[in-house]
Amino acid sequence: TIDRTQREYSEAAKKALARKPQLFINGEWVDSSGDATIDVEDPSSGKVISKFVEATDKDIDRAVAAARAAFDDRRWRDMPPVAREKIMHKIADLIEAHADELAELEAIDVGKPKGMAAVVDVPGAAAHFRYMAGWAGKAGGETLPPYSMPGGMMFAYTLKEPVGVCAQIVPWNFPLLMACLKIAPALAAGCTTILKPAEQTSLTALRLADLINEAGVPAGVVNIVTGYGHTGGDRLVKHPDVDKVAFTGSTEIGKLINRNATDTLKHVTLELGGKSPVVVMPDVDIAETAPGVSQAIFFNSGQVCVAGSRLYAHKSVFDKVVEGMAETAPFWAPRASLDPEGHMGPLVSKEQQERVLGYIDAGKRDGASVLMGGDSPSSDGGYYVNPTILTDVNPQMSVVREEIFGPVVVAQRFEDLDEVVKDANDTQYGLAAGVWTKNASAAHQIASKLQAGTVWINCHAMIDPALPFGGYKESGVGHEQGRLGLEAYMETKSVIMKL
Ligand code: TXE
Repeated sequence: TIDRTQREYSEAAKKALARKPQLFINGEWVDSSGDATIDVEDPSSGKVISKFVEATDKDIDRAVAAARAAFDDRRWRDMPPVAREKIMHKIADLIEAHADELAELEAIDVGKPKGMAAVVDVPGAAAHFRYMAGWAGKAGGETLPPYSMPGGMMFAYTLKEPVGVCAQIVPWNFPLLMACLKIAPALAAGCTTILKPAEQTSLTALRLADLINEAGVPAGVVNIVTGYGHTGGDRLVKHPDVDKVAFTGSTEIGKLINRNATDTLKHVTLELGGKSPVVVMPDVDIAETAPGVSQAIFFNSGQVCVAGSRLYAHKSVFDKVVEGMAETAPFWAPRASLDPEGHMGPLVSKEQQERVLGYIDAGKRDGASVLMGGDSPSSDGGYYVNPTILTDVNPQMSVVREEIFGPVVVAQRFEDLDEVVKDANDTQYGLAAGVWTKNASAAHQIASKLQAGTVWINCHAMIDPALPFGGYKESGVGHEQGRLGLEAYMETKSVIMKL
């Protein structure tokens, strides 16, 4: 049996946990106008370990006013791109310099293994700043010959301009990475922003505010406010002085935000949920594929928007693939987030734990068989769920249709390619998909037929700042990352002069 007692926190982490609950507005740490706070829980133990501000409407208005003033006086957008680029690299340098502390805070707050945060979340966060820093001076417009006018009569060109004040709302599964993925393109484009981290996980966003300040970002350009979605988040989305909303979270809230942003016709980008299919072809090497498709679902306890949660294995390899996955159970056995031997931690909250166990129970009631896991291991109050494989499922079951957002995969057999493509696409979502095969033609054929914003071949969840990331169908609107991700923070202006 595994001892799931949480380890002792480092001095740096204790200091971060002991900080006074404040908001980062206009380049300063300020008190809230109210006195409500939200508790921070360590999901490995269920213990309350700190608290942060629940922003009031007045706090939100103050943050928006700071971002508005910083945008309108052009203190950031008119800075030479070389200077903005340098500051953005400095933020990345500071993230790297504080890598150990940030990885620990993320582990304590989200429940993910510290070792995982150290190799995925923290370097990824820095990489977004470095990649976008390079765009700071490179996204220009074009000169264009008018089409319906005689040559030499008009001189016309386009300008790329920052969209304005952004409200950026992020979830709890990758708090630091998501914050950086949002803030970096906004800064590269010349925008100003108000970021609201999730109410479950605000520790690293608050630490990031310190680093952004230290790097020399001018006051008011980045503001970080903590609080709930239905209060602070909602006020940001509806605020008349906000020009763009960038949201990552559930499809349900994404739809609500889209509606709420409509009154003021804000630009909106949405990165929402998924129920990503993973297709395993008959020719695969089981020894490589079984751990790969296990990682696709169990990484970050399955709390990943692109988690490979629907496995479709060809009937000739199905048994071997699921047996191979079951053999990875000891590797994924949940442990406290600061246990150096851990590869999977608890879920983020009691609410998520109950939600995931509720789905497993519904699957069992509907007739699914539990091949592995299906329950919670013993612990000292943490929110653990064992890695779970469900078989004997059918497309009507909620475990097959809905995003569980936990370490639960539904495994199904298929016989022919057309059938599996049809089943894989039979979902409201379209975020990502995976194909495992040695047959390159088949891989590209399937990739072209899957309705998903990203398709991985012989790998999963490989996300890179240079590659556009966005959802088909109800998985999102617009793109993040890459040039498209930058342009989501820009307006295009046509300038036409009669000669
Ligand atoms: O998400 P919410 P929750 C899915 C996943 C999970 C489920 C519920 O299936 O089980 O969503 O998670 C803010 N106006 N994903 O409830 O509510 C909120 O404060 C403005 C998938 O935590 O979408 C938080 O900062 N903001 C997803 C953020 O939205 C609002 C990652 C996300 O919270 C708001 C997370 C409002 N009215 C959950 N209501 C992914 N795509 O990776 C909430 N928020």
